[in-house]
Amino acid sequence: MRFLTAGESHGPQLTAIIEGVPSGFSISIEEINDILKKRQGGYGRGRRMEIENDQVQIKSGIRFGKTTGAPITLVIENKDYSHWKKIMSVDQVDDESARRVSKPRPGHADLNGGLKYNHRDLRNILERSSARETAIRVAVGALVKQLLKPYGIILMSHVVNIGGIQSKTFIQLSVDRSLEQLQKQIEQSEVRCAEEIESNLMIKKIDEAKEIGDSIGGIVEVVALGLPIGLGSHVHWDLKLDGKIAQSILSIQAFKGVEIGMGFKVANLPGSMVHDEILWSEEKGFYRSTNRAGGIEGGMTTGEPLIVRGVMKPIPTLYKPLQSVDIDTKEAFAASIERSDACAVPAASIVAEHVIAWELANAFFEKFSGDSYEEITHQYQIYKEQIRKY
Ligand code: EPS
Repeated sequence: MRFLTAGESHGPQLTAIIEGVPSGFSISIEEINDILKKRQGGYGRGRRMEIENDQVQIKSGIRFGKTTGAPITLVIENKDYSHWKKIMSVDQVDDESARRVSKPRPGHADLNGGLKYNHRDLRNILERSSARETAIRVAVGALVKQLLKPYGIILMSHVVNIGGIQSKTFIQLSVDRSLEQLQKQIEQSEVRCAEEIESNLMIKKIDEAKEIGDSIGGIVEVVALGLPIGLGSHVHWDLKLDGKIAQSILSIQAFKGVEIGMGFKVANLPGSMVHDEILWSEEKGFYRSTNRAGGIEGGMTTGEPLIVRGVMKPIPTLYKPLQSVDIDTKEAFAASIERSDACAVPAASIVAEHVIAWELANAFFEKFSGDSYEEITHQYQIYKEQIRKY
């Protein structure tokens, strides 16, 4: 499968075309819209989210609730566009300087993009580099996540750090609570953190940052359960699933790092405390005593839960200005005040979950290839049997 997205933050709409989705899979638009709503939420979002009410429209590739095998077109309208029609006009207008941006914001794509594409109006860069684009990527992920459901594959995401307030990771949390409890606790928290005390401390941190015109970042964790052994491959660099996952996480606006399993902690420990011993039982087949690897070894899934964390930098649009240089006058200025989110880490956890859903769905359909639900399911069952008998 492959997909493209198009659209500017204040343009008329965001669009995606997904190609290669097999036929016969049930798709619920309500489910996609529920997820889009979650992405819009989270404590620390700015006023733009009061304007938008993201709803996906499906324009092709699905008929009577099922995929047909044809390309699927998704559209999300930008409600804010009604205020930006002239500024974002496709046709020439009398005054092209309305809301022109000549002051690049540190931490954004503005300056590098302006220099590279030779634009004198940095709006041409910021409109596309905006994290608004994640809305349509989440819609794509939310759709393909539904293709994995018949095979018992589910994903979840939560926040494990905001502004240095650290909460427990999935492995620590799942010691004393069921998946259902955990999911409920995450959904109840305004910052998508399963622990109440830490949730409140994170909210306090966001308030403090907001009060002084600053912003804060954090760490999100994504977990995928029910993956068969052997998605991805060791045979070539661009087939390794961990590599693809890392790329998808770092492609999210403002993400600066990614960890799988124990991640950077492995630098501090000997091999005996890092690797997962192999066990076998009649009932389970091959399995591991621990899951320090986070569900991937040799670029392939191990059958244990996939555990990925990504770190997001504080949003660089600040009410507290940072120094920059005007591209016209070359004079130093303190960056102008812009509408912004103080913290978008809770929303980013939803984005991370759905960019990973895309990679997993893609890896799944590479392994179990076919044009229809029936063909793919048949292959999946044969493979499961092969693994059971191994
Ligand atoms: C963003 C700036 C803000 C955010 C936006 C991402 O938008 P605006 O400039 O219109 O106030 O709200 O996020 C979204 C619109 C969204 O849907 O997540 C940026 O510069 O990246």
